[in-house]
Amino acid sequence: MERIYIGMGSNLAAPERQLHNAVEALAQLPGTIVAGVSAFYQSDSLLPGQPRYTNAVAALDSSLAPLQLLDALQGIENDQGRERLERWGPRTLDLDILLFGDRLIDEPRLKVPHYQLHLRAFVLYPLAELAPTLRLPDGKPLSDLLATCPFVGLERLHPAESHQ
Ligand code: A4P
Ligand code: MG
Repeated sequence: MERIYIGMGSNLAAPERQLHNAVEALAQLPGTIVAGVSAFYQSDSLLPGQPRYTNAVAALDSSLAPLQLLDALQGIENDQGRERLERWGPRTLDLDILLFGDRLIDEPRLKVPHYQLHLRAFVLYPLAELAPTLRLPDGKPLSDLLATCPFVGLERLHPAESHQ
């Protein structure tokens, strides 16, 4: 079993419901346990002119291999109506592998750690909720990344709102 962190995002078709459904689908994956889910956070899209996003991070303990997990995540995205029309386009559900144990993965289909992990408040702050003392595979503490990525434009949803 390895500890894996998944970034979840949605900005179409009832985003909070999409994230709840995604957590249920993750819990059904073979050899996989959902060890934790952060609060939900809202923020503006990185690209203008799109609806606001809801984001969260899930911690998994899984015995799936990285590419098996990627296939499974893309299956869940497709099951929840994901259409890939343009890069960074609006989406019902995006599931990104942020970290996979201590692994560095550089394959055509999969780069881990996620290439924009260090730039995205909507990923770093929910991740820190689940794992405040986490270190990245290069040994850097997560707290160093938070220090250079301010909590700006991020709205933490009240748990009663996000986990009804
Ligand atoms: N891929 C490579 N590495 C990974 C990884 N670590 N995890 C490949 C998952 N997939 C990975 O992804 C394209 C390909 O990346 C996959 O086929 C996989 O083989 P995709 O999900 O089909 O396309 P995408 O999501 O449009 O592209 P990308 O670059 O993943 O977009 P991002 O980075 O996810 O950005 N604003 C806010 N506030 N919140 C958001 O969540 N998200 C985006 C999309 C833009 N703006 C946002 C948010
Ligand atoms: Mg993606």
